[in-house]
Amino acid sequence: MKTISILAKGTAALVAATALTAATAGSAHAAAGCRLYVEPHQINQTNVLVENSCQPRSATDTLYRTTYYGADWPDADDLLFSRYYSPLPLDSFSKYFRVFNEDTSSGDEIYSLSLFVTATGSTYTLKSNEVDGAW
Ligand SMILES: [Ca+2]
Ligand SMILES: [Ca+2]
Repeated sequence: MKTISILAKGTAALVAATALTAATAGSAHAAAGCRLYVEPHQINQTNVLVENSCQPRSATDTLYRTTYYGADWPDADDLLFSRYYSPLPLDSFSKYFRVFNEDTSSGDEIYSLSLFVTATGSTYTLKSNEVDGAW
């Protein structure tokens, strides 16, 4: 029965991969927004890999600044740091994991605000999802 179990796992992985591909293909026409990922760094154990991937309102809009926050309630959210002038609507970097420890006695809730500049010079901000972790 081990073979069947392996086959079942392989099929499940294939179904998941197909679903992911379909979701990615569909996102080309998705509404404007940002998706934030914070993952463990595989080589440098004291760092995390951060990727904030945005779909601007228009392809000609440029990402000027991405600011990272720790969500708090009922007090105001913590401003952690900002990064500037990404050439793509994507902010991807490695960072010391403790900078995301915005709640020292409990879990941490990280999100980003990305400021875009349009071709005419106006600006708008896109908020990401919230990533929960224990940094
Ligand atoms: Ca918090
Ligand atoms: Ca914490």
